[in-house]
Amino acid sequence: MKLYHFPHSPNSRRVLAVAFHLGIELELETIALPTGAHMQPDFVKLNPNHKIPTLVDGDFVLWESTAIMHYLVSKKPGTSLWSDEPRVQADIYRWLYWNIAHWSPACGIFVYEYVVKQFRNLGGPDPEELTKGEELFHRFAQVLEDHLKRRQWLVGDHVTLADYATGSFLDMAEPAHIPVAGYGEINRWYGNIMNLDAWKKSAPANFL
Ligand SMILES: N[C@@H](CCC(=O)N[C@@H](CS)C(=O)NCC(=O)O)C(=O)O
Repeated sequence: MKLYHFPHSPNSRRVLAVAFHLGIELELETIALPTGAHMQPDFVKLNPNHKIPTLVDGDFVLWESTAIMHYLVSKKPGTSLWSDEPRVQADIYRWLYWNIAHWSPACGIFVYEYVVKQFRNLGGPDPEELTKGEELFHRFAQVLEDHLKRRQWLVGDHVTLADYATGSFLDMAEPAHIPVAGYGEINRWYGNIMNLDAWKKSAPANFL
């Protein structure tokens, strides 16, 4: 299976970490976002959204990081990243959808304003966007912070897809100025993720 990715992309990294966790070897091809490689016609044919990550498995092309994580899990039945228990599945889905709907978009505002715009020479951060980002971020960070009290992981007592998906944006906290510093439980939990071998192996070779 081949994964088109960009090492600094949080959406890519969650997929890569899950592949390492599951012991699935992926052929990696870097799509250099700063040079616009994601806009090349051959890549857009694979993913009309021109976004990474994108997975190719034979004649099957799959985009959306959460769908790709599920596809990888389907290759390793019985993995502890997922569950056969309907309520545990629902709980993992809850955090995966929450991440897509609320958490990643809130973090994404900071990544776009402080990192992507710099890559693309689009000028400095827009204060209105930052205000919107702060509002959204703090609203949802408090939900995560409260949930994590007395918990090591989002669901149950071990790491699941929910942690890899939700944690991945925090890798960008420093360069993107994501205002997570005051959230002790979130930082403790992200420390657990950072200690995982799969997370370490998925790290980009250089810092931004
Ligand atoms: N919902 C998508 C988001 C993917 C995404 O936004 N990827 C970014 C990099 S982190 C990208 O490729 N941006 C290029 C663009 O939007 O043109 C997923 O989870 O895979």
